[in-house]
Amino acid sequence: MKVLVLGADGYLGWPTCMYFSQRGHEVVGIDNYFRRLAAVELDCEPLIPTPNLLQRARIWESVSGKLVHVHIGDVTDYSFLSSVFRDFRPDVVVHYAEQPSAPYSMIDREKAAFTVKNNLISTLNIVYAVKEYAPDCHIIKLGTMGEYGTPNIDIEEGWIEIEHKGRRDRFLFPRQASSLYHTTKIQDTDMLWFYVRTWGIRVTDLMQGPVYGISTEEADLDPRLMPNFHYDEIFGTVLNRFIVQAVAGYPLTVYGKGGQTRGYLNIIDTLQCVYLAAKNPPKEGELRIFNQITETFSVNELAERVKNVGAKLGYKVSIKHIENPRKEAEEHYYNPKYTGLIELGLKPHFLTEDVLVRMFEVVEKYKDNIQPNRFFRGIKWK
Ligand code: USQ
Repeated sequence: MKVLVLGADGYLGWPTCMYFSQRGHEVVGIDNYFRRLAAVELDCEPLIPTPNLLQRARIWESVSGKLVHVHIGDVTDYSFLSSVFRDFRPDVVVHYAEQPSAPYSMIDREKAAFTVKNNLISTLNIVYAVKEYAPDCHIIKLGTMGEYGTPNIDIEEGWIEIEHKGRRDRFLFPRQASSLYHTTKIQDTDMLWFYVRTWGIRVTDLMQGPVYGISTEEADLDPRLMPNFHYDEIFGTVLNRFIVQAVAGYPLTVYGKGGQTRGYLNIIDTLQCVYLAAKNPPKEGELRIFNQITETFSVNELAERVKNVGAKLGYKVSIKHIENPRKEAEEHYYNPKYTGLIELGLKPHFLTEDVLVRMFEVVEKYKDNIQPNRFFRGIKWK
């Protein structure tokens, strides 16, 4: 397959480039370094310094003998994006080129506006580039479980049949996000659904939960190929943050009551899911939606697991409930369906003690880089 990865420098983007490349596919990656630059601007760089994308591609070539072609540019710039599509004519485009942080989108009006513009225009440009230069190209869009919010009914996989006054129809499952970032993902889904109906493009929308992990088969070949591992409040996801907090002897920052329940998955499974989606494209004119999670936990359960494993490894881990900076339900019903990717062949890697031990071991190696002031700055929703 000819695979175009947008957001190729990101936590998921770079591992995705290597994953496809390792399996013999032709990969082109694009990134505008938004997250790298924002991390410098906001003083929240990742735990492990990562070479830039051009350097990573060179290291990957020397380690694997395989090429990943990279371009530094902005997906919201249509002339740039369309020139890449025109030259490469991909079979699959993996769209990660979005501002991915809920707290970032809530900092101020400028960052909210940037999130809206970046996320929606990037999606729009991809749709146009596909129509113009690669009409059979399969768009794999990274959505989020956060689009559904935490409704008091079971969450279906993307779609719901509704009977109303004796008539039935099938609709996108109701969406109600709890940050502006998550809201732009809802808008992306709506936009893609419109173009699927109107232009007959083929799209897979992956409703992913928070990802954790630091090891992938390819990244383990050379430490310079590791994913960007953020532990700060803005770009770090909760479990990755808890491990770093535990190693640093900083109390685990459980927001509010800690009953917030989400679907989680290991970064290795993100790679599997995207690969399975690419190998099994939807029909022309189909918007296929999968819930991309492998198990659900409350924040309290995650904190307890980190505390127990940390204690076995000799760390003194404490848990602190702090006032929740976000506006979200802290105790709620949560029962999402997530069987579609399993049916496609996903073999989940669950959050076992071994997985947590391995994360502790890697973070321990980089312990001297931890800057505790990055753990909490209190970006408030209100
Ligand atoms: N939380 C804590 N303490 C922390 C950090 C987070 O209690 O120190 C809580 C949050 O309040 C939330 C839950 O843990 O209830 C998950 O937070 P998160 O920061 O790990 O994840 P979130 O902001 O929801 O966003 C992440 C990714 C985003 C992706 C989303 C999937 O950054 O790109 O879309 O996970 S989901 O959460 O399913 O919407």
